[in-house]
Amino acid sequence: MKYYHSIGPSPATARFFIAEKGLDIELVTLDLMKGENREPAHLERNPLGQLPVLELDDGTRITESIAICETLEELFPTPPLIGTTLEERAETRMWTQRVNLGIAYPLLKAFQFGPGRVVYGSRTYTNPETVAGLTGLAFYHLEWLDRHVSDQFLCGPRFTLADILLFSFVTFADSHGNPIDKKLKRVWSWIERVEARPTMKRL
Ligand SMILES: N[C@@H](CCC(=O)N[C@@H](CS)C(=O)NCC(=O)O)C(=O)O
Repeated sequence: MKYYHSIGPSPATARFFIAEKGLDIELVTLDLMKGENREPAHLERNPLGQLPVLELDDGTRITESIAICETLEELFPTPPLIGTTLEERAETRMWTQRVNLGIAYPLLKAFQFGPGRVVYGSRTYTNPETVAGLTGLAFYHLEWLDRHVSDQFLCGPRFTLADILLFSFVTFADSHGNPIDKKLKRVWSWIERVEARPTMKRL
């Protein structure tokens, strides 16, 4: 099995997931700044030209960081990072969707359309006029989260994929042009709790 990754929050999400599972998977690093991910060899792995990609031993390729994490959970259920019961899995998927649609995706696009446009402008669709709206949407949901996050993790006592996804994107945004407001005290306490785990490092 091989995991193709690079800088950026989406590859980091499944990389943290692999580390939390304690898996020994071969990591192949591509230079995103040089555009290695847009060369024919990688377009064959992922026609979208994006990272990450998980390649199974039989050659099956899985793209999309959340789909990669779901696959790894099925292959290696212990320790559980999605859940062991229907209720746990449902709760994790609910929070993962909330994070992905409300925070992660808007922050990713706000970066690509804004400070990242110097790289992304020639590779993919960008629209600088929508940066303020995307940032506003993400911060609207972060403020909501500040009122609703538990004193532990998104799924209460369980540390899950939803925490990993959120941590990757908020710490990336914070250090790449979209600082997370210090007034979001409960979000910042949550960041510190996640960062205390040996596998989790701010991007
Ligand atoms: N929805 C995808 C997003 C993948 C994505 O946008 N990856 C970025 C890095 S964070 C990338 O490969 N960018 C390089 C490019 O588009 O050229 C996922 O979750 O895997």
